[in-house]
Amino acid sequence: MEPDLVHVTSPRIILHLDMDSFYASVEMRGRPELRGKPVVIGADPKQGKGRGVVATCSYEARAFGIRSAMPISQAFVLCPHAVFLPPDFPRYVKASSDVMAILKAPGLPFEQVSIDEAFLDVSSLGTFSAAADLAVRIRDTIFMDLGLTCSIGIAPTKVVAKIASDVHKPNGLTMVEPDTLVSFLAPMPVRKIPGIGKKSESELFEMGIRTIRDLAAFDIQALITRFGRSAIALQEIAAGIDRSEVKEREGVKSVSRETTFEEDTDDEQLITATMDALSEEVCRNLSDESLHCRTVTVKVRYQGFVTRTKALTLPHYTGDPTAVRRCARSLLRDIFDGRKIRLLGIRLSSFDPCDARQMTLEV
Ligand code: TTP
Ligand code: CA
Repeated sequence: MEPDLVHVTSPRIILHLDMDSFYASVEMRGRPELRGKPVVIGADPKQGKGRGVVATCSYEARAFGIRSAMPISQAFVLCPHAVFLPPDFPRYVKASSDVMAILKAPGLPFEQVSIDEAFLDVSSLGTFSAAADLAVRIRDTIFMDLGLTCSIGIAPTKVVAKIASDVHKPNGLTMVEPDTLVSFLAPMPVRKIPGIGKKSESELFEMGIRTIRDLAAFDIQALITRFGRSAIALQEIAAGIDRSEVKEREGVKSVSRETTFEEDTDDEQLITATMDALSEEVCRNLSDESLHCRTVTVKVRYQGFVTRTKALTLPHYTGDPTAVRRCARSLLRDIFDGRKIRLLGIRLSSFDPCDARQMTLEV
């Protein structure tokens, strides 16, 4: 029994789909020689001397402790015999739009939230069992047509559907019906709640809050004192209450590229040339997607991981690489203070309403 949690039943049925080891799976399909092997997608490991990070890796590579965003040099130490592959973004974007087309086919409210995940509001199907049938059909179609696996969560709210899709990865289907919602959430670590990162997790730990049950039962005033008004929504989520809707936004929020230098550098010529190359690449992504943007953001990470960003919003939408390059150079001049740079990045956003999908591309 969970006496301290509020029981909420909702007529809504939300489905969340997340592709399994997405970039790695796209690389591995049609290449039987890679099947069953640890495959790592990311920067070149250069025998352990490489810089940059892991984008993702196959589940076989995860068994060695390799994870997304880990330095590629560390991944190489953990599993030197893994197959290391550079990212091929156009392939992932194409695979993503193939997956999303399958999800959109039933004509239900649809919201893409990243390159490999989306929500469907399947409430109109009426029952959880009908929703599960649809989930199985979607999963089978994605596998048969695209050779990729995914994991699906079905629940009365978006947050719980998202948590559920992660529970039985890979190739999992997890259904949380209203009467099991609270007992499903209660024993989970607070970190499972989307948006609770390392920092909030450790702050909650300090207050003695480890599980979602602890969070749901905690004195709300004390939570507000520590986290501000957002604590109210947080505690509601812990109690299974989440009114957020599946928003039918078609569209990309941003397109970005970033790169880590082989060695930290203050060589202005190299820095400018690199920013030009990133601008060009990101404009290519923009044109592949037939998009036009208004906002250009430049990111500089200095030695020691101090990161600065600066954005400029243009008066008109543009897809013109020269305009983007000029804008990026000018932003770079504004934030470059002569210190050695570790990483440079560019992001294009504020798209014309003809957007297609969100992409965050990183190397
Ligand atoms: P995720 O869905 O976080 O991861 P995944 O699909 O690789 O694996 P999982 O089975 O656990 O869902 O991210 C989707 C893709 O986004 C991933 O394949 C590669 C890319 N990505 C990065 O490039 N860098 C990152 O730090 C993360 C987390 C993802
Ligand atoms: Ca995924």
